[in-house]
Amino acid sequence: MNLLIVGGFLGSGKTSILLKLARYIAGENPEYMSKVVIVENEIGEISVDDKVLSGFGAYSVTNMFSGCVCCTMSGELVSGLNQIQKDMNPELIILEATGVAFPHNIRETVKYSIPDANCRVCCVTDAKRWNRLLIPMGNLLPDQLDSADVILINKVDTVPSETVDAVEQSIRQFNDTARYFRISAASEIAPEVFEAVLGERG
Ligand SMILES: Nc1nc2c(ncn2[C@@H]2O[C@H](COP(=O)(O)OP(=O)(O)O)[C@@H](O)[C@H]2O)c(=O)[nH]1
Ligand SMILES: [Mg+2]
Repeated sequence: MNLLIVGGFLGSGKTSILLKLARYIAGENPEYMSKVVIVENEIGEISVDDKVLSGFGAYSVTNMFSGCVCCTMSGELVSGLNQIQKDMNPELIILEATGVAFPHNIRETVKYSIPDANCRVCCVTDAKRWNRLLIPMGNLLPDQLDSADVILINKVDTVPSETVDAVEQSIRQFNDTARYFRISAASEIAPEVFEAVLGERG
């Protein structure tokens, strides 16, 4: 099982980026597209997200969880993923985590329960709100960056580049091993960003 976990705080741009990633995959490799399953799991956003994503005919959108995906829901998460694998046998499952989930915990849970799973974590951060949210949210934002392979600093169109520099510096305190990209989901996202998010593909 190949799993891409897209995490990051509420409103950071996960769904927007996922839609562009989906379009990228569709444009670049339509055959692969039909083998990609997107799992949306954002509280309260599900119906909106669903409608948009359903526009991609070959994509399967599954709302399989009653609540949020986090360590306390691990049983449901694992059985849901196993069910998808069994029913659809996709080459890739993309999971949009809820804005309060810890992608690192999801990855650990999946790796423990599905040993052959190959997990990748992409964390989306919001350049506009990072500084504003960092303190009030306690450890949530930093902990969401744990073990991310790729960190996208999104919404760079909304702040001056000095602010983006400062945000990146702040974020790097918590994860300095990930690959970083500055993007705006409101405009074009470069192919190399998508390739980095997807990682090696078989
Ligand atoms: N200006 C701007 N707005 C963005 C960008 N990315 C997302 N948004 C907006 O931010 C809001 C939240 O985005 P969404 O993708 O739903 O975030 P999610 O909660 O992480 O899935 C939406 O209104 C988006 O249109 C960006 O790069 N620039
Ligand atoms: Mg979303």
